[in-house]
Amino acid sequence: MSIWFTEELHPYYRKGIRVKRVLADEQTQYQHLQVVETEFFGNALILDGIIQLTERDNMGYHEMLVHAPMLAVDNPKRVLIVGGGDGGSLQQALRYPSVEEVVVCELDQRVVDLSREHFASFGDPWADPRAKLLIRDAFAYLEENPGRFDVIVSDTTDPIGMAERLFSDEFYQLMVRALTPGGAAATQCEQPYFDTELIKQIYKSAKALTKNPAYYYANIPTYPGGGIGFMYVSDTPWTEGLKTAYPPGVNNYLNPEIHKAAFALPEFFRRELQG
Ligand code: SPD
Repeated sequence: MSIWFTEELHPYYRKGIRVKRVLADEQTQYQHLQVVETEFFGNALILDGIIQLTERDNMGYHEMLVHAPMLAVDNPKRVLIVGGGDGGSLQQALRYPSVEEVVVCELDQRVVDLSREHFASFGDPWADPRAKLLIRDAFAYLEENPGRFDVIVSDTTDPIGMAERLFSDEFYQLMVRALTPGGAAATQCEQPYFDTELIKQIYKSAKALTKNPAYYYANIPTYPGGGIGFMYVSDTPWTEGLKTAYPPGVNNYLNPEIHKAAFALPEFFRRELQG
């Protein structure tokens, strides 16, 4: 018998992956958390019915989200990850020898615990002494830490329910305020076809706050539309990142050609964003 997990994010679009078995299924204090073993994509983390990551294709998401801002900053030392309790972004940020501290501000301890148990491919980045987990609200933490971080990565769920605030103008203001001069941030920034208006609004906020924001995109087959975009937010142009050597370790998605191509926008979307 086949079991299909179907995600219906919009009333006019749904996608499915075939599941072998359910490894965890619980209601945490904040959300419905599931981990399933799939036929093709390895283990998958699902929150409130939405796929967050799979073992097979998460590298496109985590490498692009983390390295675009990291590479644009000269010897980043302090990094903040908003959300990211699964550890995928943390693993990438810790690859930089210059990094002294990565603070992960995650609301749900169960995401951390179950990801540690079921996503061994992240290599238990929490065991690294530079990793610091804070189970708390990122808004308040950003408010308390102006000018502290060289890089900030917003690794969130979709803008539904409790995560909606992390896509607001107020969040972007706090995030930019928490950067050091010359710092850079990148945020999970949804899908050009399905979320055009939201992305336009975020780009407008980012443009009011920094000199060189830019939208970029990665292919992730298990996300709606087959991919997801990110907002790069900095005074430093993203092209600076093209000049920097990659950190030690293996990339599975990012290479110099992908880095450059990711910032090229399809014409309909470029027009929407840049007028
Ligand atoms: N539409 C799903 C987007 C999920 C983005 N968050 C992924 C978290 C992985 N660390």
